[in-house]
Amino acid sequence: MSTTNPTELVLPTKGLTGLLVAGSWVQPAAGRTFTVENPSRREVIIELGQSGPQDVDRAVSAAKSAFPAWKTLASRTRGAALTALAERVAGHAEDIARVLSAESGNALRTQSRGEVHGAAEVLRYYGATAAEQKGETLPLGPGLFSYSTREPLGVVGAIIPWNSPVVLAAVKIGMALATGNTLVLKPAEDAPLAVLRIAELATEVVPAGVLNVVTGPGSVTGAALAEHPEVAKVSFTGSSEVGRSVSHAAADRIARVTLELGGKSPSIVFPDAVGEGRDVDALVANLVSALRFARQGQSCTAGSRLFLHESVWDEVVPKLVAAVEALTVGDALDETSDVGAVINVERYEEIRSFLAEAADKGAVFATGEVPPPADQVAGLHPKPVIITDVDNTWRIARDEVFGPVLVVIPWADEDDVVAQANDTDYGLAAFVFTHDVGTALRVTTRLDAGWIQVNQAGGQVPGMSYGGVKQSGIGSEYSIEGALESYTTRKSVTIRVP
Ligand code: TXE
Repeated sequence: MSTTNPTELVLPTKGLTGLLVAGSWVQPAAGRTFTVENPSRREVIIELGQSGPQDVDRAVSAAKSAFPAWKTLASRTRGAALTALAERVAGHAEDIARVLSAESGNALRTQSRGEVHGAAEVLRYYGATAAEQKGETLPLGPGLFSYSTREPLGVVGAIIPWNSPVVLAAVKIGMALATGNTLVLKPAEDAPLAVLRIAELATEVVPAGVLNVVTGPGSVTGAALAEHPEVAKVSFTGSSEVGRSVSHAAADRIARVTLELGGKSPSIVFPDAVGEGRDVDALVANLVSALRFARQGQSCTAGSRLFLHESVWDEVVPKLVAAVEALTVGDALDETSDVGAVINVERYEEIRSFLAEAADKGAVFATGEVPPPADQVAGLHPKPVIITDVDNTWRIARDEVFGPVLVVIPWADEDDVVAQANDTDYGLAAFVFTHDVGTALRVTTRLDAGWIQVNQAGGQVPGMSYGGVKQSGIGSEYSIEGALESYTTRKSVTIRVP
């Protein structure tokens, strides 16, 4: 184990290995390791043990053993444990945020601090709502009575990505534990450390075995978890491609899945959002927020296709370019950085290839450029890019770039822009900017998306169900209703009253 910057980071302690089973860090069986790197500095932060199938099996067994006792606790007692975890996360927020910025490349000031506080909010929410696990009663005629309860499923396997790992870990922990399930959590190999710190804090408040963690590459550790016969449900957030394979593995044993996959979300600006009496600076700030530039555009809800009405093009584009050019791109731990680094060389090169292909096709770069190859840069910091003169059929306008790249497409006719916005396999989020309530109601009804924001571009809020349609996913997260629907099953009991 070696750290390059020990003074800056408070890493998980107590003999960290990356494999948490029944409340203790244990050594993975095969002795293989992997490294976690800081993409801003391109330095190794730490070497962790890689969990293989045998280790996943151990973690699942621990979760299975802990299940009967956890399931039978009063739901409010489970809620109290989540509330206690929330307070510990909030109490260590700065340390967790620094680790998160170092490993994910997300800027500390604009992204990671807010994410850790968001994670504490999510855990508080599930702590407060855990007691809502109510059933139903049904009178069935004279002498016959029926009631149903919400039963947890058993061991949940949760696989999360690296783009906002802390809040996603909180969502999976909150949903699974509030509803009485036990959990084996697999963070992404690129950004596991902040999640491991939260898991370590959880050992102080939840019984051993209720939350276990395995770490390692998706094709090894993630696949072993998704395929494990004792895992009753898999909750996955990540790419559509892996979501499909996780879904197939679960289908083979009729296990349940929740999938939160990619997106190519549209932002549509109507003419009445601009002009006399309108705050165009606020509109532009929302468009920058929609693309999630603070996370280098690496967000499943990123409003990465901007449909701008042609009548407001000349007023909005220069302001948008100026706002994006004013962003400071740099080391994720530097307080002056608005935008940090993309996660790894593979993703950086993928972003480069999208941009190079668009440049070859004649796209106009209103700001930014094709970044230099990864072997020529000290940190993985592609500059934010705005591209105009793009056709909605181009790859850059159709595929999830997952980088700081916004394409702007003019429109003139509402039917046409709605058709273009819906002309994608994805359906996660959408953003509509209009001051006309009729337009807002009409267009939000017509858009295929799980979450539509009008005149704002905020993040998910605990309590509001969030999930995609079409190939963006199955199930909803962030609400207790979503947890009850997808992390419990109904048991009905029918009683003949003598
Ligand atoms: O995701 P992966 P990647 C999209 C985005 C991004 C692309 C690739 O477009 O550019 O996916 O990112 C684990 N069985 N999103 O490659 O591979 C992996 O270890 C089981 C959108 O990083 O899907 C990690 O823990 N698990 C998305 C998690 O899956 C496997 C967020 C996500 O990794 C596995 C991230 C396997 N065979 C990427 N292979 C969103 N919805 O926000 C990998 N994993």
